[in-house]
Amino acid sequence: MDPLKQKFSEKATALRSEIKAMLKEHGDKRFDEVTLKQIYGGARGIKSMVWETSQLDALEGIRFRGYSIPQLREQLPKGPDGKEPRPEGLFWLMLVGEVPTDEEVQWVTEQWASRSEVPEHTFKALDALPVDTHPMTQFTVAIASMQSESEFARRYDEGISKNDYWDPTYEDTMNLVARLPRVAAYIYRRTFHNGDHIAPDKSLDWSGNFAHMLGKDSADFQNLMRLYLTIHADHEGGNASAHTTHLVGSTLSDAYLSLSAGMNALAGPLHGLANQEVIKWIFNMLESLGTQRPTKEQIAKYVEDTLASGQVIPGYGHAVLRKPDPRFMAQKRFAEEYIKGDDVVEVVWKIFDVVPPILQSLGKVKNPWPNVDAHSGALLVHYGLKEYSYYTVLFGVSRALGVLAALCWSRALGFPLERPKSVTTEWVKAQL
Ligand code: CMX
Repeated sequence: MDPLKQKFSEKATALRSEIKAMLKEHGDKRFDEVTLKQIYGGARGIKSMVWETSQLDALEGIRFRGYSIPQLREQLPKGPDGKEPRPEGLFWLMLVGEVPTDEEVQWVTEQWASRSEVPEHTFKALDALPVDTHPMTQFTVAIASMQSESEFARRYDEGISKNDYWDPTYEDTMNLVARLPRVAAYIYRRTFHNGDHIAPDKSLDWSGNFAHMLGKDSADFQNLMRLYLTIHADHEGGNASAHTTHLVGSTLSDAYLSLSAGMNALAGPLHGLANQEVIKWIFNMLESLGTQRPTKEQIAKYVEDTLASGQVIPGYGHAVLRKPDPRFMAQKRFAEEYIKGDDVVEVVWKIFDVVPPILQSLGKVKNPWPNVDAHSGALLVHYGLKEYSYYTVLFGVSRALGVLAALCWSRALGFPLERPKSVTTEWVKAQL
């Protein structure tokens, strides 16, 4: 058995019996109460799911297996120039709860390179779509099309034991993650570069090869991809893309079907599509103001106009966070180090000064601070990746790492079909 799979199997077996014992002894202990506001308010804050790979604190932000983003940047094995963390290491950490060594991360890189062959019919399925199909739609079609290769589906069909579900889920996860950069780069090149595709370079790490296939070979862009694909990977289980993957997976749909469903949730403008909306909003603002360097007063007026027209300010607010998102701050740190003085980045930082007090003054926005999506577009634009309808695909390639590691855990821990209770307003009224 491969070393990661072996480690995962040991850890999962131990935790599964621990949970069984805990449930036997404390199964009826109460952890939450549900208010009417939560029933009508998108189930905010209700504790009803287990997600081992990461946990979100409203003030501190995300921790992956207890490690904050700055700690990950310090402790995870890095790319060849030793600057930014390799997402392969984060995947290892999320799956088995240990920071991997350089050798272990190199092993993941090589495994993924060896599993990265994309079936020919996936390229054909993509080529059958109109070229202006939104890149996120292409992405979910491509992921679903690879389901024909699911180990889980094949073994379920053969009559696999419940106790072994985790094994083909792990195999599907490794194969799927390995293939995503190739699929995502294919979508980019077919949509924006006349189908002029770039062959993979398997000597590079997962992010470096992805950057290469996008057509961006600079060391700095490779570093941006390493950071980007690390920080977008997971945000505990309740966010829409994670929760959707989890819910669909709970029906024993395999990793391909579960991830493609999760990616459809990521494609919504209140979730992952916000990264395209942010840069679109900034470009529209610059065009309407007729300058690349707007003043804070000009930005404030544009923000007020956006709000007055009944739209949200993209990249601001969050369902859980109540402070600036550490993923925003990590990208700001990257920009300060690599591309200080860039015009669009300067605009993003001015918006960071201007928007929070305006949102706060509305009196209803619970979090006036920027989220992850407020910064990412400006970095990509700097390196020439200006086609913003593509941005959510980059988010999706990263998000796959967290939601699929979590899917492996859900199958290993024997989690059941998810089925919360719904009620009608008539029922609610009868209780009041
Ligand atoms: N601009 C304007 N109004 C906002 C706002 C923003 N950025 N954020 C929240 N509000 C409004 C809400 O629309 C809501 O208004 P109504 O009561 O009139 O419907 C009110 O403030 C209360 O909302 P909330 O409890 O603070 O926020 P929610 O938990 O309901 O929603 C989120 C969270 C992210 C959907 C919301 O802040 C938003 O729409 N932000 C802009 C889109 C965005 O950046 N999404 C990306 C999030 C990160 C990600 O998933 O990638």
